[in-house]
Amino acid sequence: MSSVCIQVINPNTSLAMTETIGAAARAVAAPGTEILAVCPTAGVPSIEGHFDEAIAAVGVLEQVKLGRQQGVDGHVIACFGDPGLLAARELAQGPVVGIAEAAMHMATLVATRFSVVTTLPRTLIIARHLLHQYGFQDHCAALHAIDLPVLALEDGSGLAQEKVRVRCIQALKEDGCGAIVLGCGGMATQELTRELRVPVIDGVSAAVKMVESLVALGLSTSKHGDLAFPENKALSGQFQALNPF
Ligand code: 2AL
Repeated sequence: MSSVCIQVINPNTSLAMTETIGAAARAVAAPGTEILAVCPTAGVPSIEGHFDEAIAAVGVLEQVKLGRQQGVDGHVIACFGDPGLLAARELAQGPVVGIAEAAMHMATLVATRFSVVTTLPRTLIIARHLLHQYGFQDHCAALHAIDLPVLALEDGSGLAQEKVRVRCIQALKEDGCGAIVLGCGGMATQELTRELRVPVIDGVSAAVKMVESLVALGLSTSKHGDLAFPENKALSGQFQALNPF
C-alpha cells in the first residue's frame, strides 16, 4: 500500500468520466500517492441541475462511507457543484475537498479575478451559489457555459474540448480576468495552462494536491462542532446502508 491513498469520487455514474477523472488525478499525484477513482453504484449519469445534485449527494455519502471503511486518507468530490460536501465531511474521518472549492481557492492565489467556464447554462446558477457560499463572488469576473451537456466531454469527438478552449480565450479577452476555472470534472486538463499562458485551473488536480497537503500536514476534518459524525439514529429503508457507525 502506498503511503497516502486518496479516494476520488465522481458523483455521477459515468464510468468513462470516472476514468477521465482518475487519469487526471494520477497525472498530478505525488509518487507516494495512490488514487482510488470511484463512482456511486446508483444515481445519475451526469449532473446538470439541482435534481441531479440531490441524487448524486446520496451516492457521494455511500462512497465516502466505503472509503472510510477501506482506510483511505482523504476524499475528493469530483463534480463542480461539490454535491454533498458538508454532509460528506460529517461522515468522513479524513479531509474532504470539492473540486469547485479547490479550483476557486487556488485561482485566488494566482489571480485577483477568475472566470468560470462550465457545461450547460442551467448549471451556471450552481456555480454562482457556490461563489457566494465560499465568499468568492468578488473574485469572479464572469461565468460562461459552452452549452453542451456534461457527457459531450466523453464522446471522443473533441468538440466539447474545443468549445472550452475557445470560451477560455474569449473570457481572457473580454472579462478582465487573470485565470480560468474549469467548471466540470470531465474538463480536466493541464494543456490549456501551457497553451494560453495563464492559469487554467482544473478542480480535480487542485483538489488532489490540496488533500495531499492536508494529509501531509496532519490536518483532518474537524470533529469538533458541526462536522462531528452524524448523530446515531435509526435510518430507514435504502438509507440504512448510510448508517455512519
Ligand atoms: C458537473 C460535473 O463536474 N460533473 C457532472 O456530472 N456535472 N458539473 C457541471 N457543471 O458540468
